[in-house]
Amino acid sequence: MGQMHTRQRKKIPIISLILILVVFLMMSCGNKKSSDSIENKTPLEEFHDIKFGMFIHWGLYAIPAGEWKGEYVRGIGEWIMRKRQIPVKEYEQLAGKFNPVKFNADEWSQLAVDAGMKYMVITAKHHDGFAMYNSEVSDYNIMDRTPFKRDPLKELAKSNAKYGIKYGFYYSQAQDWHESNAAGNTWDFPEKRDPKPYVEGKALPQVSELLKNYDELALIWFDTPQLITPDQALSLKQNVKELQPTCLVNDRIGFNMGDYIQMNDNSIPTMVYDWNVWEIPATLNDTWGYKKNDQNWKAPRDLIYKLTDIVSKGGNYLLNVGPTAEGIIPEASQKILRTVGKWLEVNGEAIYGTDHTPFFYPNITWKCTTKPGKIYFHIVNWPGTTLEISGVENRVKNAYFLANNEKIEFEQKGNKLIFTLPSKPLDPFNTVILVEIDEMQVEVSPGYGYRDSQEEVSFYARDARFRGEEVRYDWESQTVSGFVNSGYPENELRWYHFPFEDDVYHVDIEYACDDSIAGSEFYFYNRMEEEHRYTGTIQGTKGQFKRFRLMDVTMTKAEDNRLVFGLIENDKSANVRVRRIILSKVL
Ligand code: JFZ
Repeated sequence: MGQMHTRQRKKIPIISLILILVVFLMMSCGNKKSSDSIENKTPLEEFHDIKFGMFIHWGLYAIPAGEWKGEYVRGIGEWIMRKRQIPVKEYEQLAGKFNPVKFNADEWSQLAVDAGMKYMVITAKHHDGFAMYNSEVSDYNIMDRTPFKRDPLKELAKSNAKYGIKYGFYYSQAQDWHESNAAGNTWDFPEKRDPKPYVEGKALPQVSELLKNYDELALIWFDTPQLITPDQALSLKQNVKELQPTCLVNDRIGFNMGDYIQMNDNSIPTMVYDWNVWEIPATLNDTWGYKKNDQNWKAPRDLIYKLTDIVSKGGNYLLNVGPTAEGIIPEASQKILRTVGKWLEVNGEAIYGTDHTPFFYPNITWKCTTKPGKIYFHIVNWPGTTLEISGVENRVKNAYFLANNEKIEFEQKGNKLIFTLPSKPLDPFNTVILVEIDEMQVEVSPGYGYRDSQEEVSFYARDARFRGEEVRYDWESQTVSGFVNSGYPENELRWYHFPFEDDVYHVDIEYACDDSIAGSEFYFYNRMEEEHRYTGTIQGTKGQFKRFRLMDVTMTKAEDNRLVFGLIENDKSANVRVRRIILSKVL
C-alpha cells in the first residue's frame, strides 16, 4: 500500500554521491543537445503533460441544430440523422446549405490559447459520414458538396501550428451512416453488411489522407468501434503508425489497441487512476454538436474544479465546443472558456506537467497535484482561517500562494500541516497553495496514500457524473438537486472507476429535504450487482442534513465499478438535496 511514495531510507555511499554530482555537472555544462535529450519525452508523456484540450464537433448537423422539420429532437445534436432516421438522400441536402462564412481558423486557435488549452481535436468525419476536409476518397466532403469550398481542417492545421496548439482528428471508423456497409444506418440499409469494403475503401484511405496532408498530428481520435473486426482495427492503427510514428491512437479504436484511454463521457473517476494515460471527453453543455436550444452551460467554477479534479487524479480534460453552421463558436462557450483561461494563466503551473495526488482524499475542501519537490494544494472550498492537512511526512520548507507569491504561515506537527489563511479566498474558484518540501518525492504517511485501504469513503454528489438541464450543483450547501426528469440516465448521479478492495460495505446516504417534499422515490445500486437494488422513499429531514443507511453492497476491484443514485420524478423530487453516499466497511 502506498509503496510508490515510500522513501528509501538506505544510506547512499559517498562515492555514488560524487558520481551523481559529476554526471549532473556534465549534463548541466554540456552542449544544448545533451541537455535537450534529458528533457526528451515520448509523445505519450508529452500528451499527458498538456492536460487540457479543445474538442470540436462540427459538421452538417450544425444546420438543423437540434431541430428537424420544426420539431425539437432530444439528445446529442450530432446524432440527429440517426435519431430521426433521416434518409441519406435527405440528409445529404444539408451539404448544399453548409456555408460557414464566418469561420476563422486563427480565432479558433486563439480561443484555445486564451482558454489555456494545449491541444485541439476536431471531427474530420463523424458518424454522419461527411468529411469536413478535402477528401479524394469520397466526394461526400466539404470541398465537393458545399458552397463553402474551403478546407477548414487545413486552415486549422496552419493556425494551430502558428499558435502552438497540438492537433488531432476525430474519425468515426466504424459508424458511417452514409455507407451501406458501415455500422449505424439501419433505415436506409437494413440488409446485412460486410464492413470489409467500407473499411478498406473509405475508412483506411481517409485516415491516410488525414495523416498525409495535415502536417504533424498529435493523435487520431477513433470512436464507437462496433462492427469492425480486431484485424481491421489493427490495420487502421498500423496505418497510422506507418505514416506518422509519433501520432497517438486513442482506445476507442477498440480491442485494447489504443495508446491511451478514454473514460466515459463526462465521467470523472472517483479516485486516482494511474494504470494508463487517460482523457475525459466532456461537454460544455449537454451536446457535442451545436444545438440552438441548449444553453445549459457549465459555470467556469465547475469547469476549473473539474479540470483540477481530473488532473489531480492523473487525467486529461478534452472539453468540447460545438460551432454553429456559420462557423462561430457560441459566444457563451467563448466567454466561459476565457474565464477558465484567466485562472490557468495564473495557476497553470499547478496543472500542466504535474503528477496526480499522492493522497487518498475524497473531501470537499482541497485537491492536490505535485511536481518534484513541490505539492500544490488546490483549495476549492475555502475552509476559513485554518486548513489542516494530514499525511505529509516531508519537511515543508515554504508555503506560498501561487497567485501572488505571498508566504503562508504554517505549522508542522508530526504529519499534520496547519496553514493560517486569510478569511477570504484569493481566487473565487480555486486558490492554489504551493508547498516546497525538502525532498523531490512526496512521502505520505501510512494510511493516507491514494491506494491505501480506508474504513470509510465518501462519494460526494459534486463528483458524480450528472447532466441534464435541471440538475445543479450548489457550492454553498455542497449538494446536488433538481432531479426533475429522472429515469433519464443524465439525471442520475453516477460515480465511476474506483479500484475498491473486495469487501462488503454499508451504504449510507446524506441528504436534506423539507418535510413537505418527503415521499419521493429513489433507487441506488452498484453496477457490479445491478439486480441487488435499493429502492426507498425520501424521508423529511426538516431541512437538516441526515444520514440514512440504505443497504450493504459487495464491492470488487473491477475497473468498471459504478455506483448509481436516481430519484424518480414527481412534483417534489427537484428539491431533495443530495450531498454524498458513504461506504463503510462491514466489520
Ligand atoms: C461518442 C459519439 O457517439 C458522440 O457523438 C460523441 O462524438 C462522443 C464524444 O463520442 O459517444 C460516446 C461514446 C462512448 C461513450 C459515451 C459516448 N462511452 O463509452 O461512455
